[in-house]
Order: sequence, then structure tokens, then C-alpha cells
Amino acid sequence: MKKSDNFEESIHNEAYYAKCDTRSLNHSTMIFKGGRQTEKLNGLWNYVMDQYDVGLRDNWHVPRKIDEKGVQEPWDYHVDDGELTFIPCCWNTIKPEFFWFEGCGWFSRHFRYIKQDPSERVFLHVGGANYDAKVYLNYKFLGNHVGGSTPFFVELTDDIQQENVIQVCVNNTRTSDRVPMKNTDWFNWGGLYRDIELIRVPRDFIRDFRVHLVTDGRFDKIEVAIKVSDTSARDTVRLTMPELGIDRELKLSDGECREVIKVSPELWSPSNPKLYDVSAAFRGDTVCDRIGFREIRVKGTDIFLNGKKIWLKGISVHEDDADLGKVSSAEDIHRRYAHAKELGCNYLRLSHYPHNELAAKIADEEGLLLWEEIPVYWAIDFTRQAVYEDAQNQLLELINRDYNRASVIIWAVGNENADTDERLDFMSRLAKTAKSHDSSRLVTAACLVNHAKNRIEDRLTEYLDIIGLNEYYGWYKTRFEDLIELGENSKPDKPVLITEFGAGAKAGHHGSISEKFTEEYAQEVYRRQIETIERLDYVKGMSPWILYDFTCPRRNNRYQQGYNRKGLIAEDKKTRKLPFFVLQEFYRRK
Ligand code: GCB
Repeated sequence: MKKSDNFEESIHNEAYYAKCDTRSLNHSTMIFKGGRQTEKLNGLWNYVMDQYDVGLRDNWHVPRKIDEKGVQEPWDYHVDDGELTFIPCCWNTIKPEFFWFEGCGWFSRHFRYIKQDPSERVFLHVGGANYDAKVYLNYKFLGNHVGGSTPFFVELTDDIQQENVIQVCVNNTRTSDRVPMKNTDWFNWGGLYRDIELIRVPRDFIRDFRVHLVTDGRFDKIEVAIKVSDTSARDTVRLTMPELGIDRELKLSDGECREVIKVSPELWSPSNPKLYDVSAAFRGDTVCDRIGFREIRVKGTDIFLNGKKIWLKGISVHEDDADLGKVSSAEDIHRRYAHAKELGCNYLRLSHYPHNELAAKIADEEGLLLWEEIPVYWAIDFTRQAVYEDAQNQLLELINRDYNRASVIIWAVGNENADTDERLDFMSRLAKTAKSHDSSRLVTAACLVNHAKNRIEDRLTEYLDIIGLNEYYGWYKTRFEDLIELGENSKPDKPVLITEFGAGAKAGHHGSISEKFTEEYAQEVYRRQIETIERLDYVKGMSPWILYDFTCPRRNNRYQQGYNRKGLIAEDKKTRKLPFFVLQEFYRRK
């Protein structure tokens, strides 16, 4: 279309988004972070909320011109003259009037960088920004990432100076082409809500470092896979694992190596969360990690951890906090795990998106098994290729980030999706992707009951190692007899995990077992669920819904008031409801 003479880019160009929708920061631009020297950029940042996308339309990342008389064009914002907030944070918690805000938030700060080595390279690492993030350094656009819960990296080497200004525009608008899409049963927190840091690496460095126990039932081999930045490298990487007496050179070919090493480590398990120091050195670069070795497999309808049958005593959990939103600290995660252990859990379902990277690190140390999931939730647009690419990228970013975590035994590729042809194609491709990138874990999805036939039936299960099943008998489906019948009607040939059941209850609201939203009602649902599930020999674990009450704009009756009340503990993360003790009794007995 021909532009008129009076065309003004900032107000007439409705295609303004395309220029910065590059998705150039993705799984292929990640770097291995373990053991590296990092400098946090957390702290006070300027911020401004920008509901009309003025910043993107009007190029806020470009400083305003100053004319020959020294007069500067007006700017509707200023990189260092705004209000201040502490990052990481969810903007919904900065001021009450931002609670419901959806749109762009601009964040900026200055920082100083002193080069330590003339050839060093510098990366920015962002742990999580919901949903779409655009990064600008010294007024230059450096890249864009989509996906609200996975990390990304931006190379700054060519643009960083001694004095710098960084700007990040984060957009959490819900749209039908995102993963998740508009409709979810959790709150759409916005912002830069995980750590932001600088990472210095030498000119040639280790990009990827993976170590796992070979899954062949022998427990006597580990596989190591390394990629370095120099894709033509043919020299070696030195691998050391002092406690296992390993110190050897691995030969690179075209910048990569993969080697199987004979060694019998002490196995990692919930009762013995043994971790080994592992490090790799390439030219001037060294990375390290603390890694556990365990084997997870299925055979028939059983799950085996290190060759022994295991029943997964779990609980589901969201990243949600009444004061902090989606920000989670190590302290918060320790509290979550302490509550799970108090229940008697050996396992957690981290729903419905990748949680803070500390979640798996701490689970490795504390001996908890994890389910990790990507937000392919409900009615994603399964027909669009760009949506598939987004989902697949989130899956690969998660796998890259947590590959070395022994606690993570399951990748879940979605939750409660209708069994259509498009969804089957989309999610089976995700399941295959997970398997082809990682042979050391199980792949699953939380499926729905086929209510028409009242049995476990979903075409996707063909592609899964374990069948996850969400069922709400006693709550959305009131007839308990149907659960018993479902159990009898189903003859799965794989292990089933009951990934959700539950009942809403307002802490402190008491009444009879037939009165919804009382603790007694929920207690009764837990009793009857457990009684029925216990009899199903193909069920090999469960993760009832959910550990804590969580913020949810879809839930607004007089007991809910903006919270999903199916938590075993109220949103204060202290008050245990009656069903907590029913589950605890079962797990102690099991
Ligand atoms: C589900 C969803 C979960 C919801 C839950 C509920 O099946 O997977 O995200 O929060 O039910 O409370 O209805």
C-alpha cells in the first residue's frame, strides 16, 4: 500500500508488531550455565506500563533526537526517569491498579561492565518473562523471545560498552495463538519475574553439557554429550568426576562429542539423593554441575526407579503466591517441598508450565521426583504451525535447561486437550520430540476421561510412556459409582497416573459432607477417591489437585473470591484443610 505524504509511522502503522516479532531467542541460542561466573542484574529498574503498545509503535528503544537548538523531541517515557520497581517481580503486585493489567511493560536500567579478558563474550540470561520479551541494549534491538516460563539468553558481546542501558519490553497479552492461549485456570501474571544476570564466557566455550545414566537396566554406564561454540573444533574436552575416579579427554568432532563411559555410580533416589560433582573443560572454559544418576523405566503397567517398582505419591503445585505472584525464591520452593514431604510425597507434578529452575535443583538435593510440563493447555490452536513451533521450542528449552536433573523423571506435553485429529498430530509430534531429545525420561500428558464411554481412552496414549488422567469424580462429576465403573471399563496397557482429582473447600468453612466448599466435603472426596484408586492395579501414582489454593480469575463464587480453592493448604501456605490429613494418612500407609 502506498503511504500518504502525511503518514506518521508511530500512529498509522498498524503492522508495527512484525518488526520485533522475530523469536530469534530460542532453544538454539541457549548456553550451558552451570558453574559459570554470573553477575545479577536484579534490583531496581525503571518501569512503565504501556497498554496501547506506544513503545513498540513509537520505537521507545531509540533515544529522542535533539535539534540544533538543543531541544529534544518529547518522549512519552524515559529510560531512567520513571518509577522504580525491584526485579524480579510480577507487575500485578507493584500497585493495586496494575493487578489486572495485560499488555506491555517496559523495564530499563543502567549497568556498568568492565571487561576482564579482552576476548571474553558476554550473555544476558533471563530466567523467565511472561510472555513475549524484547531486549534492547544501548538503544538497539537484540532479540525477541516468546514463551512465558522458559529461560532465554542474548549475546551482548558486540554491543556492550562500559556504561550501558538495557531495556526489556514484556507483553503478557493473552491471545489465541499463544501457548497457553487465552483461557487458563490460573492467573496471567506479567513481568520479568525470574533472575536476570550477565554471564561471561571465554571466546570459545561449552555451549551444552549433558550427562545421564544409560537406561539399559545395568546401572554401569553414563553417557556424556558436549557441544562447544566452535563448531569446527577437533580438539578435546576434559571431563572430570573426581569421586568416580574419572578424568579423561573426550575427542571433539565438528565441535561435538558423545561418549559412553563405564562406571557404576551410587544411584540417586528419593531415599538417597546422591549427587556427584561433574565438570568439563574446553580451551579456557570450565563448566560444572552436581548430577545424580538414576534410571526410570516402564514395563507393562509398572514404573521402575533403579530397577525397583515405584508408586508415585505426589501432589500438584502451581507457581503462585498471594504476595509475589509467579516469583518463587529458593525459600518458597523449600517450603513447598517441606509441605509435600509432610504429606508423605516422593513426587510432585509441577503444573502447568516450567517452574523456576531452582525447583529441579532443590528437588535433586532433597530427593523428590518431578513431573515437568509445558503449557499446551486446553484449547491451544492445534492447527497453526507457528503455535506448534512455539510449543516445541518451550519443550526444548525446558529439556535443555533441566537435562541434568535426576529429579525430573517425566516430560509432560500437555493437559486436558480434546482428542481431535489436529491435536493428535500436534501432541504426538511433541511426544516424539521429547523422546528423540532425551532417552533418560518418560513422556506423558494429562489426558481427559472419555466420558461418553466412561473409560480411559485417548488416541494420544499410543505415543506416551505413562497415561496421565485427570478425573473429578465427586466434584465436577458427582456420581462416584462412575469412577468405579471407569476403573472396570478400562484396560490400559501402560501405567496410569491420576494426575488430578480434588474438591474446592474454603479453609475454615465447615459443614456436612454433602455441602460443597466445606472442608468436610473435600475430605469425603479424598476418602472416596483414595478408596477407589487404591483398587486399580494399573494406577501407579497420583498427584491430586493441588497443594495450595491459587489465584484464579475464573473462580468467583462467595467461597472462592478469585482463588481456586482445591488446595490442601490455603493461600496463606499455612492453614491445612481436612483433606490434607486424609492424603497424608494414605501416603504414610502406602
Ligand atoms: C483441571 C485443570 C486444572 C484446573 C482444575 C480445576 O482439570 O487441569 O488446571 O485448575 O482442573 O480446578 O478445575
